[in-house]
Amino acid sequence: MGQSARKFSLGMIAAIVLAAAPALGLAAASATGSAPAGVAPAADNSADVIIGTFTVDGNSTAENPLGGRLVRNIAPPCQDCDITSVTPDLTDVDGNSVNMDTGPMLHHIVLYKQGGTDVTCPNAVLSSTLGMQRLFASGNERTPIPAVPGYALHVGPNEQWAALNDLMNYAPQPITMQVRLHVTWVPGSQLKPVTPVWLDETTCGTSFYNIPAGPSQQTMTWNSTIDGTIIGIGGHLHEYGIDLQTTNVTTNTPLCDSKESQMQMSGGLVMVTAMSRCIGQPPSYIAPLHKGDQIKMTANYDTPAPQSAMGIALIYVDTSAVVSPTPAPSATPTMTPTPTMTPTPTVTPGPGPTPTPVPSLTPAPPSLVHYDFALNGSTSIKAANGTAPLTGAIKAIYNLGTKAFSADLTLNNTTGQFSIFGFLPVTAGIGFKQTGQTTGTLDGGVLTTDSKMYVTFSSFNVFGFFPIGGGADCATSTPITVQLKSTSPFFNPLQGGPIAGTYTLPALNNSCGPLGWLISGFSAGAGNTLGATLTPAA
Ligand SMILES: [Cu+2]
Repeated sequence: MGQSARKFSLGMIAAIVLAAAPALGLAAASATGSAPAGVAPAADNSADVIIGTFTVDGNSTAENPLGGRLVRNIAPPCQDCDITSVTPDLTDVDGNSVNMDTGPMLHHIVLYKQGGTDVTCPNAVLSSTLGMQRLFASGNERTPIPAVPGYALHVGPNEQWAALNDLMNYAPQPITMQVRLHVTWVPGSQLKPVTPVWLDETTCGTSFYNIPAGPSQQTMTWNSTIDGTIIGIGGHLHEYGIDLQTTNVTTNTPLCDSKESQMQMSGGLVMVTAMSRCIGQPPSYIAPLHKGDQIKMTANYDTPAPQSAMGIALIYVDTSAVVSPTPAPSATPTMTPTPTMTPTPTVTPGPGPTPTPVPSLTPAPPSLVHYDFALNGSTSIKAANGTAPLTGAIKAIYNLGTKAFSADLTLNNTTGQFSIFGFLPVTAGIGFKQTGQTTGTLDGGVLTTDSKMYVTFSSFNVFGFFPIGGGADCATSTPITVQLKSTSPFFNPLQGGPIAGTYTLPALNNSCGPLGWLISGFSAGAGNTLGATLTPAA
């Protein structure tokens, strides 16, 4: 645990919970640290959960196509217990911290509870389909979940974890590394449990999005589905991030401004060294949260060149502390001991005389792959005798085991040129509103996709300028179903390729203007075609 590596490790990612010195426990369990004089300085148990070994090729600095290597069936260091702090690290096989100064980068690790229900994405592929709840995440800044007196992440009996590990290597030679989570806990369920709420600029997507050069801002809003009290908030951004702001729009309350610190490395690399976090103080902590509250998250970047970005806030909520409009008295802070670094058994891969099960640490083969494509093509509408160009993007998460994927499809607004009565040229402003995720399979080199969306028509202009209908609410009366299939002999997701299909356009709704019925008559019908080329996104 070299000093230089420790310096880099301070303060990274995710979030929250206690107020202990953040540097505590960065390294192995034998690190020393002094707990504040508590009322009853009982020592927490502690152990390193070791994930991997991973060997990463030299010069592996790209995020795609793997969003990370998924390791399943990880045994938590304890069962039916309260986890009081988690400190992530990236190490060599001897447990020494390693970082970008020698090549290795912990791009991110996401820790899941298998069989849990995710608060913000209960039905997304990353949670429900695979039955997982996001508990914790870290980037290279390695921000610990500090101990917050009285609070814990509870581990149920027989609970198992999974971890998605995205590791990079800027050195020319391959490097073998491990992800280590230094965990402290107390047995049983003596502390109040926190519920993790994961806010992501891509909502339930793959977390990656692209940003242009210069200042940029991405926002998302989550309508809270839970009541409680926000205990702590941490943020995650990539390099050239400025800050990640969360606000309760409903109550007009700023919740957290998580600021990024970064440092310039040799060779022009920039490394995120810290994300500040917000930890509430008793009795009211950060703020109350109520069902229906609009929580807005804004990720600010200023980058010299276009790059891929993330904006994630991990919010820990005490759902038992529901605050009515008047501030309710909350319990006096129980002085739970902050993690003292007693030399409790470190759980290492080898068998040890520890009462807890040795984590099963064999990395499973990666089972989740992220594929991002740009889409370019066109659609022709038979009844209206015309075409419209199409551009968009598909962000897919593919399960190598089931060969199925789910994806976020974005189709940009476009303009179509049609003719009605066989001669009258009509220009239509066309948009697409997805009604859910695109699903499909990639099996034996054949890609099939299934999407449902409303088609909207902002305008219909004869001769390009004379308006005859359309409008903000003008759309198909029911969603269209578009099924596409790859048309090349073998669709390779790393290279992309052509896809095509047909669809039926239903009648328009009643919000398309006085001539809507007429336009509807010239657009509705079967036999419309869609063809496009998928290109892997940079
Ligand atoms: Cu990231």
